[in-house]
Amino acid sequence: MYLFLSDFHFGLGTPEAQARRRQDFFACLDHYADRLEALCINGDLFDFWFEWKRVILKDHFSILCKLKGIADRGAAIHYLAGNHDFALSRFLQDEIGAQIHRDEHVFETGGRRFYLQHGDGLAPADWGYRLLKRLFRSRFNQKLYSLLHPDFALEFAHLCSRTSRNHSSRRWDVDGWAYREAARAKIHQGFDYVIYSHTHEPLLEPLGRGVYVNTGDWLKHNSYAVWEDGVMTLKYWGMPWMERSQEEGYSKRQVGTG
Ligand SMILES: [Mn+2]
Repeated sequence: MYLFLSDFHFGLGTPEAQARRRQDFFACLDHYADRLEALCINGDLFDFWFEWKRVILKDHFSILCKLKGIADRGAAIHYLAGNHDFALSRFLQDEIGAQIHRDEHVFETGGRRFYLQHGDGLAPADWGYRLLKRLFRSRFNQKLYSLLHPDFALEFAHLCSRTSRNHSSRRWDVDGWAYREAARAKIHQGFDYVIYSHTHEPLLEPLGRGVYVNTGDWLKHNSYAVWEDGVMTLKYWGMPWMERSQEEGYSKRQVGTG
């Protein structure tokens, strides 16, 4: 089975809130560990990520160990860059065995074609953000940044992380119009499943002959998608009554509305 999740934003929130989120995440991974073929992290696992040549972020030590454990058990780990954790260098690849995808991830299994992307900058109103993205992702700027002392650099990063958050146009994101249209275009190209994230709004929607899924987030929804026995299901950790499979059709439900 394939597991798709995103937007944990570890590093964001109080230590207690993060510990709870981490517990839920680990419990979810453990639940599927025995039959997990591939873990697809669709961006923003970390609220900020950066690697110096010989330094990594110790705050995320336990999460990195968990991922290593999953890889060691034989599951593939696909890590797609989000708008918060785009500065992926070689660590996850070399030390954990994850496959890094900086833009999109396309694969085929069981005769089905999958298209994955974090989805930041998809909305037309996000032009300001797209500019910022170019700035953040420029090699020169990342090189400059790497010259800073890590403790200072991380303080600075929290500031930028907030800016990036404010610059993603929520108006369009929540509406999801741009995402649905982008997914429709991909399905038109022949994909069976299009998986986006970033909006933090979980969604499963059959579109034509394909299915669009948004993995939602773990700040509010604890949502994720599972592909098993040829069926995609949108799930909510700890809330089994919320789940919807592609066979049940359109699903956009909020926690608390039953
Ligand atoms: Mn995002």
